[in-house]
Amino acid sequence: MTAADGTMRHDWTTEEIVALHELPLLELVGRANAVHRRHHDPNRVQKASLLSIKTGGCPEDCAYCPQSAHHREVELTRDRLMDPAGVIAMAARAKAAGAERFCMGAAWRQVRDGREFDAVIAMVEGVRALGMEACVTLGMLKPHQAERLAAAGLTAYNHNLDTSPEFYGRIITTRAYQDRLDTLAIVRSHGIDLCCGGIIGMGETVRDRASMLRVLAAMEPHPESVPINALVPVEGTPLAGRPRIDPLELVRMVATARLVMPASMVRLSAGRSSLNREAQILCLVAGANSVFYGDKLLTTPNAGIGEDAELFAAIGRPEPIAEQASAA
Ligand code: SAM
Ligand code: DTB
Ligand code: SF4
Repeated sequence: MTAADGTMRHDWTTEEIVALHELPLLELVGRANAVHRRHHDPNRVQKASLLSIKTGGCPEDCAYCPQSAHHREVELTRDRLMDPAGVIAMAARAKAAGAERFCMGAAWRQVRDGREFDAVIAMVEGVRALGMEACVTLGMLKPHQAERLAAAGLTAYNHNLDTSPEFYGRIITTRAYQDRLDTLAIVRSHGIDLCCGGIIGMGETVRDRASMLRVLAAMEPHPESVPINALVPVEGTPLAGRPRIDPLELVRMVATARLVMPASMVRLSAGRSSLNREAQILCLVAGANSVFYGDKLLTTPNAGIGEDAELFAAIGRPEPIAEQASAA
């Protein structure tokens, strides 16, 4: 079976996914848009806001990451874990600016029980009490910790595969691909949604990109949320010299992700600041239905609020359309 018609499949082969990715661009975007419209409201783009609740000094050696303690040349101010009240106040501000989801990231290898994890639990409860979706990314996780996060009302846990199993060892040596898969299984088994995707532009091949999508699409159910990041090359990291990817590669990756995971939220994540408005809109047509909103990602600049206002003004808001429909 090779059809990418929007039916749910978990048995995609890497070859099939490469073939989709290499379709003529207009055919690929057209097919992805058709699948997108079958499963989602094409006018709705979810705004998620990101906050680094604990910055830098991470013991892992992820080659792309400015927060790794291995990359001593990076200019970054380390920060201890923020206090819950400050985080919840920022979530409230993000909500007032239009964000529906609040994502909190900590530069940890893994969660450790104790005062700091208690504080994260309080943050999750506080964000949920605002009526927002709450997502955290805290590194590896044990079952009893996932249980506490679920009880606090956590919507989703972000833990990325980052790349293909074949390319992974070139990017990270301090933990294995299997460690990631184990954490993802623990999150799932506690009823927390999975937010799991990766990065393009690190020197991987199209086959690596397809191979990562194959691993994601093999999950049953598919991850509810799939962030697609374009590498933000940061001075002082081993990948600092990598050129920014051609925006059309991001369009192809988004479209292919949409075709193999029809119902998932596909999030146009890091790297958006190097895309012009039209390239971003092409990604939204190709099946992306969420963006990170706000001036900053975790440690690097995001597309600015001003530029995003222009983007959202250009695509129009879904609310007036719904009002018109109900008034008719
Ligand atoms: N320490 C936790 C972990 O790795 O699971 C959470 C934080 S980590 C910064 C979250 C994700 O951000 C990474 O998995 C990676 O996909 C993405 N990321 C980090 N640095 C990036 C960069 N320079 N460009 C693009 N994506 C990046
Ligand atoms: C994800 O896939 N992308 C976000 C979120 N999950 C946590 C993080 C992007 C980080 C980009 C580099 C930085 O700002 O430090
Ligand atoms: Fe640490 Fe996460 Fe950065 Fe890797 S990606 S160095 S685990 S903060």
